[in-house]
Amino acid sequence: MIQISNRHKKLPPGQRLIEDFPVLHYGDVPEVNIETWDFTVKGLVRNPLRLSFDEFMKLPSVELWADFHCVTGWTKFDLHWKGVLFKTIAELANPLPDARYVLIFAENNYTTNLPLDIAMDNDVIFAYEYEGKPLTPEHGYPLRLVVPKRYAYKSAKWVRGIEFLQKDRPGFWEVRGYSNSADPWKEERYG
Ligand SMILES: Nc1nc2c(c(=O)[nH]1)N[C@H]1C(S)=C(S)[C@@H](COP(=O)(O)O)O[C@H]1N2
Ligand SMILES: [Mo]
Repeated sequence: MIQISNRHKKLPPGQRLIEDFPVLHYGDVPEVNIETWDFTVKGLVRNPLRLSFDEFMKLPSVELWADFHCVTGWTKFDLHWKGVLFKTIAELANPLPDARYVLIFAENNYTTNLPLDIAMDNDVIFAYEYEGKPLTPEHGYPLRLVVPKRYAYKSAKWVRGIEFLQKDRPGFWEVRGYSNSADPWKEERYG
């Protein structure tokens, strides 16, 4: 098992430390049927994918420890996740040379976007466990993205797939005034 640590235990500018794990999202917690659930990889790839949850769980997994920063001002230190590196899925899908951005899509039309080189970092994972247990519905069951180096609106819950793109396509909060780059250390809160 590969273990990845990205726990700085430092507060980015303007953040306050909290101990509990708040639940924050737009809309309702989706009901998920794990039998029909799938994970789709499309767009500028040589090998588009459609994985069942069983198939997803068979991919090589990693454990990640990382801090979590919400743009509204709270930070939680040292969350422990288990899942699959974004990079592992990208390698299976084999992006075309033109692919420079990705759009992550989730239930209820939630989306978020990242430059491909950021998504390929060794700490970006699709997580299915938190603190040794399957994700709870409100924290993203069955699968969520975790992007430790960005404000948490990039860490989409209830993810269903990835689209590889040539041009950047801003996601749900990014088109609603939040920063496209979302680096907490540079306090990039608003676009
Ligand atoms: N699908 C979806 N994912 C989402 C959101 C959302 O509204 N919908 N909100 C984001 C925001 S702003 C934050 S702070 C984190 C919160 O994750 P948590 O509820 O597990 O603490 O989820 C992110 N992922
Ligand atoms: Mo957030």
